[in-house]
Amino acid sequence: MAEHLSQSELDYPFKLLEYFNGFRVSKVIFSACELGVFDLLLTSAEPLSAVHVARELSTSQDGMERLLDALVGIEILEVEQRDGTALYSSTDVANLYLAKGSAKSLHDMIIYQSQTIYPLWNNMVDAVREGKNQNEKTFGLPAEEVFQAMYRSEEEMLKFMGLMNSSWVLDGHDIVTAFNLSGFRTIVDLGGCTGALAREMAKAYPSSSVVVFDLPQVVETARKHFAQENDRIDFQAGDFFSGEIPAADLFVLARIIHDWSEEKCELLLKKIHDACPPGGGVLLVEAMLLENRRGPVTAQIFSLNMLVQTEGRERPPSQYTRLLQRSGFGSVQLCRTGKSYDAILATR
Ligand code: SAM
Ligand code: ASE
Repeated sequence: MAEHLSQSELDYPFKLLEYFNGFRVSKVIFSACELGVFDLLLTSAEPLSAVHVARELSTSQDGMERLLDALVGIEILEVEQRDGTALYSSTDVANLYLAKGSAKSLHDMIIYQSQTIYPLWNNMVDAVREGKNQNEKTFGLPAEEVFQAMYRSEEEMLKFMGLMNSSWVLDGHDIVTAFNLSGFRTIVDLGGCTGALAREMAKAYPSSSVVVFDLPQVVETARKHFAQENDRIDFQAGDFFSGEIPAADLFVLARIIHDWSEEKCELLLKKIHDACPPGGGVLLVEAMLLENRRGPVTAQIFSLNMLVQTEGRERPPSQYTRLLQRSGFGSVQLCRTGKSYDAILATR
């Protein structure tokens, strides 16, 4: 039965033990991020001792020393020994992705994972038993109102928008160039949130106009906290289920389909099809499962995340194709980027 396992894995289950530790490794990075360790080390001209870091960040010396040592252990920080004192410094990766200020910062993604996703995953057993999200048990909010739970306070909305914003740091360019979209003159990013992906679109297709459509509170917060100088994108407020959607040649749905039930997805895609001119299209952006659902692990884990937090799931290509064809779209093209998110283009 277990003939595919090597004798050494049976004698000592290395991989299993490493997986068990996974959540603690995550929390080591998350905690350092929340405490400001990476920001301090970035701005410091020289390597710092644990005593120095502890003093600057108002923590215990002992706790900070253990945390810094663990960060060295997982190769996020570096250490050197000088006159019997350990001096810690950042790696290039930590400076680029973990410090707050950098252009490629994933800080906001980490904060959301640590403060919102982590508590939700604590109820994974119940989510699997019940087959539904855990917003009620975790936060006391109704399971049916997914975004009411996500936006339960202004602070939570800002954190969620920070998460959404930071994902496109890594995948944005690959997504907007997965297909040549230069033929689409007007582009609307439905549920476009902070406008991060829309800005990538506007950069890649400078002669197209790009509009971000989202709920009124989200548009207001995007304008207030995520606007950029010389923004080439516009915002429009509305509700893509209960209201009108703007006219466009290309409708972008990035991480929208995976939030909702089959029925709601079909309603939304039909509505888009009705608004879509001949030759127009819809671009879906999702972490696509393999057809047999045997990977990628990222998409399998994301699908569990959709279970604890939304009413949706991650899907394999055939399910997107079927949804699109049922909604009236003709040709469907698929592009796997090799990163977390993939693109599907369907035209009318
Ligand atoms: N497209 C963005 C991205 O991938 O970064 C954000 C994706 S986020 C998971 C879903 C977005 O849909 C949120 O910005 C949310 O506010 C928006 N949304 C949810 N329900 C909506 C509705 N009924 N009408 C318009 N936007 C909605
Ligand atoms: C959604 C995307 C996300 C709704 C809730 C979400 C993500 C986290 N929570 O549409 C981003 C991708 N998934 C993970 C696990 O980070």
